[in-house]
Amino acid sequence: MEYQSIQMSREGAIGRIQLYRPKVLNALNTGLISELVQALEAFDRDSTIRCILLTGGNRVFAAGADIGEMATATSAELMLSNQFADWDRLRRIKKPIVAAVVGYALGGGCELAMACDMIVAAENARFGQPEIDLGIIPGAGGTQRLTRAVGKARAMEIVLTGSPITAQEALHVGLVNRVVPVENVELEAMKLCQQIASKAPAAVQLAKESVLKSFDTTIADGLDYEQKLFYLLFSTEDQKEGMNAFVEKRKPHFQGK
Ligand code: CO8
Repeated sequence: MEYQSIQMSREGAIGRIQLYRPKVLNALNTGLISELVQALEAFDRDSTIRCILLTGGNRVFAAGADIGEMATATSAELMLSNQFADWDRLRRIKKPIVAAVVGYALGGGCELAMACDMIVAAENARFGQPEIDLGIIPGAGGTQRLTRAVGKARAMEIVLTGSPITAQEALHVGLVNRVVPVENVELEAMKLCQQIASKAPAAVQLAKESVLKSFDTTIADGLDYEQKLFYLLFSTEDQKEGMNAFVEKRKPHFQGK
């Protein structure tokens, strides 16, 4: 499939997607989001892919939703075009997604990074929700995922002032996993992907599902859910392989079965 606004490639078991609208700092128009979701779903269906890396390249992650596209929209047009349907598909991706963020991750760009499972940030990364300066609020999870990630006080400040935070602050408040020099971001994100890709795929997917479940359930229901997924993994060959390898003092060789 030919894409206009993203680039898709693979390195072994890692699927790589790069946002690619360099002239507008990877502004997320509906075409880009639609292509991104199609690419993610293709990797999700591909049994040889075990982890996905999402990058904006070595200058910027994404400066938000495409303001030009939204500027003259009416409430009815936005509602009836149901543009968040693609964003909803994004959160159904089962394989882990690691975002490699260089430069700005603003508005929808920050929301996209937060919709990923982990974030490796460059020292120059800036995370922010500047929608308030446009007379709107975040619409793709900024008030929800950010608050869960960094707590009410910080989220309120970021959303109400529109001021971005630095990569170091993002690390301090738990929004990102690690901060590395710009030139190492993709390498470090790739290493993280490779580490995950070496694990048993079913365990990885259910681990992701179970962690995400904790965001929208009570602790009691979440614990029940986790137990069911735990039982389920004992029907996989990879569970036998993992435990046999431990007993036999060798490295496990997971086959995704
Ligand atoms: N949309 C459209 N074009 C953009 C965007 C954007 N979000 N950001 C930058 N561009 C364009 C600029 O217009 C400019 O184009 P041109 O060269 O034709 O003038 C080009 O990219 C380069 O940008 P700048 O010259 O402004 O670059 P600077 O380095 O001076 O500044 C900034 C970089 C600070 C990132 C600045 O571009 C900026 O403030 N951008 C807008 C950031 C913003 O407000 N983002 C939030 C958008 S709203 C949003 O994301 C809502 C999400 C809702 C969910 C999604 C629903 C689909």
